[in-house]
Amino acid sequence: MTPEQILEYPARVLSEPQRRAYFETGFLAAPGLIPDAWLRRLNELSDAFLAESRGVVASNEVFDLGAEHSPQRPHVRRLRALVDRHPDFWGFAAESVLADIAADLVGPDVKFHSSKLNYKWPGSGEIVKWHQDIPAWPHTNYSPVTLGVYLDDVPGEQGPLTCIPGSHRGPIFVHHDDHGAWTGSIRDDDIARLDLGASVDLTGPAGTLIAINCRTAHASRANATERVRPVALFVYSSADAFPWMPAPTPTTHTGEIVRGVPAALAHLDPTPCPVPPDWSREGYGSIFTAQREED
Ligand SMILES: O=C(O)CCC(=O)C(=O)O
Repeated sequence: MTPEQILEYPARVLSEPQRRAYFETGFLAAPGLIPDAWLRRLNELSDAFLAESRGVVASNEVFDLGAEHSPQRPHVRRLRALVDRHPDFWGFAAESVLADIAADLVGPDVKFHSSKLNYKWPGSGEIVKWHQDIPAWPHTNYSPVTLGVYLDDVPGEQGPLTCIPGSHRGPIFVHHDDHGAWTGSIRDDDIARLDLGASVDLTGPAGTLIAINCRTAHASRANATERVRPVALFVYSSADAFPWMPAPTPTTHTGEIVRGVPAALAHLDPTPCPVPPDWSREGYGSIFTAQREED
């Protein structure tokens, strides 16, 4: 669906100005939409998985671990395929207000794509470089949106997601190096074409909902505080958007319709998109491993 078609449907959760701001800028940050009970539950589950990670020594299908990870000082960069980690994560993705927010941004027929919980640890110096999401998981149109929930307060010094307004209407950049290897980040010469000075930090109190369109150029700085920054991320699309390459991080629920009905017609946007590696053959680590050239 196009933004114009989506906006013809009445809003369920977001205000009309919030929806219009998303389509205009390519992103949104909105506190106060996620019920406290869900926020508490997400935090309980996050704490339980961090405790479990103390007994894990190497990255596996559940945990993407930083090099400094130890039982004393867990360093989980990402909890993978979140909706497969606990039924309540899937309940949140499919049955909570989150799927209604997705409907406000992709239209009444909503397809689930993928999910993860990213942490950013104090003192780790970890940054996420400028990138767009869609080159890693191209679809037939550009409705896909990542909805995130900050599990704790995220001020500017805690490595918030930061986005470039209007970049979702600009070029879709290659995320490969000169030798064709996947880097998960925009090349320096293309970054020079972006208005980095206009970037906006998506900050907010615990429970803030963030939305980032799949074409929006975004990044995050190092966490300069003493507290970890957990953000749970869930990707949805219009039901009429179909992936045309294997998903890098599939879940058992990938492709499920969480609101409305499946599409009878695919919507094909003519804007070209670079072709990613075939993740079903090459495997995918995470954005952290790709951007740091780990295996
Ligand atoms: O966790 C972050 O700071 C950034 C995450 C992100 O942009 C991604 O996973 O695509």
